[in-house]
Amino acid sequence: MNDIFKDRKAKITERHEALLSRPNKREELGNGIVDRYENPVLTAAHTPLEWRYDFNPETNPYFMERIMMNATMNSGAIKWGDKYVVVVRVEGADRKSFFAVAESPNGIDNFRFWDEPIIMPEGDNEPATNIYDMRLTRHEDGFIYGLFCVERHDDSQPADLSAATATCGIARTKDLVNWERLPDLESPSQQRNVVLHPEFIEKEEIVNGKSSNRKYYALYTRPQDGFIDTGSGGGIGWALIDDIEHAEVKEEIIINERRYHTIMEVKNGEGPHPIKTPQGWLHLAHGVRACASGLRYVLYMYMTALDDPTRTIAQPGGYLMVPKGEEYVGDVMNVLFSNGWIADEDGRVFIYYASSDTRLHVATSTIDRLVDYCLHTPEDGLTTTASVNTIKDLIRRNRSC
Ligand code: M1P
Repeated sequence: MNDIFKDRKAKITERHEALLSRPNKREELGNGIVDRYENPVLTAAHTPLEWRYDFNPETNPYFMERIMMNATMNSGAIKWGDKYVVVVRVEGADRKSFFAVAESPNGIDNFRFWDEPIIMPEGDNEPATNIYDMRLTRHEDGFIYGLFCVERHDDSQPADLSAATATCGIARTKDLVNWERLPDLESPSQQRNVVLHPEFIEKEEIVNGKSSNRKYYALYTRPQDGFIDTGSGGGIGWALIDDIEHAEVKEEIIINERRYHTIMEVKNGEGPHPIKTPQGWLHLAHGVRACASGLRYVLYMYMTALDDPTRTIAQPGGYLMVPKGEEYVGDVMNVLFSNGWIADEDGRVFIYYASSDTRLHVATSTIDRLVDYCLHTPEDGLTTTASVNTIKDLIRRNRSC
C-alpha cells in the first residue's frame, strides 16, 4: 500500500467521523416560534465514504473520490422506534437524485446514513430519469407511503432537451428498505409536491336509496401547467382517491390559494403531511415569489379544521422561515424547502428543511408554540394600509399593557 493512499484514507476517515459526531448547538433566543441550530444536520460530506471512495489501493492508488456527491436536501421524515429518521434526497455530481435513509438518536445531530441507498423499483411505470422530494406518511391503512416527484423528458418536444414532465410517484413500505412501487398518480395536469393525508376521509354515499360511508385516501396536490410553471394551477389542491393502487385525480379543489403580492404569488406547495392537533391540522408549506435575483422560496404555515381538512381556520401573514446567513447560498440560491417534520410524543416538533437545494437543517418547536403562532399571528391584509393598521393595532394594545 503506497503512502498517499494510506495517509489520505486515514485523514479522510478521521475527519468524516469528526463531522458525523459533531454536536449541534441551538441558536440563542430565536424568535420564540422555532429554534434554529448552528450546523446543518446533513451535507454531501456526511454521505458514507464507501459510497464515494474505492478502498482498494491497487485500483485507487491516490485514494480519489470516484463518485462525488453534490447535495443532501429535501427530506421526508419519520420517527422510527426511538430514532429520528430522514429519507434524504441525495444528489450526485451527475445531477441524479436518489433516496437514502439517515438516522439520529436525538433529531438534531449525529445523523448517519444507513449502509446503502434505496433502490426504488419502477413497477409498471415508464422508467424515470430523476426522482426526488419524498413525503412520508404513516397511513392508518398500516403502510408507510412515500410520494415523490418523478421527472422524465417530455418526448412530445423532442427538439427541446430541457423539456420535462413532473408526475407523482407512489411507493409503500413497512421497513423503509423494501419498497413496493404503485402506479404513478394519474392527473389531468403535471404534479409536484403531492402529499398523502394520514387518515381516510369518509363520505356518505347513497347507493340504491341506501346510505353508507365510503373511505377515501386524500391527497394534497399541486397542479401545474408545465414542469416549472404552475400557470393556471391556483395553489395547493386536494383530491380524493378511491383506489391508492390505481390513484387518479378525478376532482381537485384548491384549498390554499396563491395570491398577488404575497410570499406565494408565483407558486406554493404542501410540505410534509399536516400534524393533527386538538385545535386543527397544522400545515407547513413553501411559498415562492419572483424578484430581480430570481425566485425566493420561503416556508409558511396554515391550519385547517379537524372535521374538514380543506377548510382553512388560520393563516398567519407572511413567512415562518426564510434563508438566513449561509443558508442563502448554494446551488439554487435563496431557497428554503421542507418536506419532512416529526411530531414527537412529548409535543416537540422537528422541522427538517433544506437550504438553497444544497444541505439539510433542523429547526425545533412544539405543537403548542406552532398552534399559538398560527392562531394568533395576524393574517396578511394584502395591502400596505392593512399591514400598517395591523402594526398600529398592536402598538395601541401594547400601550395599555
Ligand atoms: O429549486 C427549488 C425547488 O424547486 C422545486 O419546487 P417547486 O415545484 O415548488 O418549484 C422542486 O424541484 C424542489 O425540489 C426544489 O427544492
